[in-house]
Amino acid sequence: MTNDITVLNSHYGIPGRLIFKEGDGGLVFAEVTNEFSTGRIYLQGGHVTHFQPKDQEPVLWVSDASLYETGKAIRGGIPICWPWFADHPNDGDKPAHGFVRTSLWEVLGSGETDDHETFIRLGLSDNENTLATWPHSFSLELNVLFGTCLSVSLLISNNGDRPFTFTGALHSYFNVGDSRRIQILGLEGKDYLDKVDGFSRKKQEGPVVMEEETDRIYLDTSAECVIEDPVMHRAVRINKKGSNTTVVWNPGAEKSGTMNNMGKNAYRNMVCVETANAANDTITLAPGETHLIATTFDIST
Ligand code: TA6
Repeated sequence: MTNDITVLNSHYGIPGRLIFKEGDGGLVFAEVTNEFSTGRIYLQGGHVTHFQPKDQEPVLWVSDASLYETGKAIRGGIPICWPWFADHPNDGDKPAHGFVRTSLWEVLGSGETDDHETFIRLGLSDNENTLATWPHSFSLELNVLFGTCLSVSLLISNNGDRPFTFTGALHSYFNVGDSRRIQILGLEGKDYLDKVDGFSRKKQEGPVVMEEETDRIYLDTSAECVIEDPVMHRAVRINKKGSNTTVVWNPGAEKSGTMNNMGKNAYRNMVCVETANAANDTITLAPGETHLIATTFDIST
């Protein structure tokens, strides 16, 4: 595995299309530019932080106060939470949302489709560090396609000789004009666990709107969600596969102000609508089995 941008550019760079650069904190990222959009993905975490279709505002939100440091998660974009979502089920000392969002991923490939979209493939497998935290042999393959839409897919494989069970999420942060004026469609009538009310189970009536801190795990949800944004005059359509849970999160004013890598008023310009396997949607893979979780973001005006 290399983190050397000269080596990465000679093996996987695509002149004028995909260039590896070193950013703040020495973190390496690939910058993508094509006729449809621009994008960025960090090797730490396999973390997409930018996707902007031509003539649009960025689709993803990243905090201006985010840290860019080895071993620290970036605040925004699409952190990959795995092999557990949120807190570890029985060990509070283990990192929230698992360890892959702060692990260094390897570039496996890059290229252009026949339609001139740009893709990059990253991988992560068990190693000494991961085995110390989670004693299973696995591999992850992340495929990200930058075109008019952004497509992200994560293939999870059990390479060991016994089953393992996991939860996780493509924890996407969206850039919105005003979180207090958006509506999220697609979750109407669904049951959810309300984390800000002791995980009590409730039913969603109508579209989701946010007036205060919102942290909900929507159960049995596999259909499209749409963020309707009257301020940006656009809708973000979120489709997914391999996920039966949708998490909606906005920290609200008070919490936003106490999170040092978020920003006091950040909650007004972001919302997380996450493609997840969480709560009753845990996944068990027998040796040799795989699970694919994927999402696509598309803008309509
Ligand atoms: O997905 C929602 C959530 O689990 C929230 O409970 C919230 O705290 C958030 O993720 C961010 O977690 P983080 O570990 O990145 O601070």
